[in-house]
Amino acid sequence: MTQERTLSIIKPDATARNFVGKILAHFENAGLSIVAAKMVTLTPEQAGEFYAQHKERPFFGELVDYMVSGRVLISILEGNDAINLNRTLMGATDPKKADPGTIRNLYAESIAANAVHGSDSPEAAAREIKLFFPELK
Ligand code: 3AN
Repeated sequence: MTQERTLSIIKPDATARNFVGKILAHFENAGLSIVAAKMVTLTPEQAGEFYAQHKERPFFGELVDYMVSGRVLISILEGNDAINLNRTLMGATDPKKADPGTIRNLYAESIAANAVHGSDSPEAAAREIKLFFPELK
């Protein structure tokens, strides 16, 4: 397995309910290292650019409104097979369908407020890391 980096976002529903520490523990316990992190409130422009591929979907406006509704913890996770491993730790998009013990099963409220984001491909990881951590080489 190759050493990879992926972008993680702990979303406003999870930061509001003080689940940041618990969620980060899932990553670290699985062998992922947090190599960069920042707590921010996104602007509508940043959230819209981040979710640009969903622009045509009916829930886009709701998604952007939600992502700017509170603080988010944006981090870069590094480790073996980090992209897939993070997706496995997160669980399915819809928390009702997320496997027991996954982050979304334990901490997500709904399909819209689903606690975490994780890059879904190497291309997405590269784009998202550059978007939020342009200073990193
Ligand atoms: P994932 O985050 O698991 O990769 P995507 O890429 O299908 O899922 O969706 C991106 C984000 O859009 C989700 N994390 C969720 O916040 C939101 N979303 C997805 N489907 C819906 C839906 N049916 N209604 C509202 N929000 C949704």
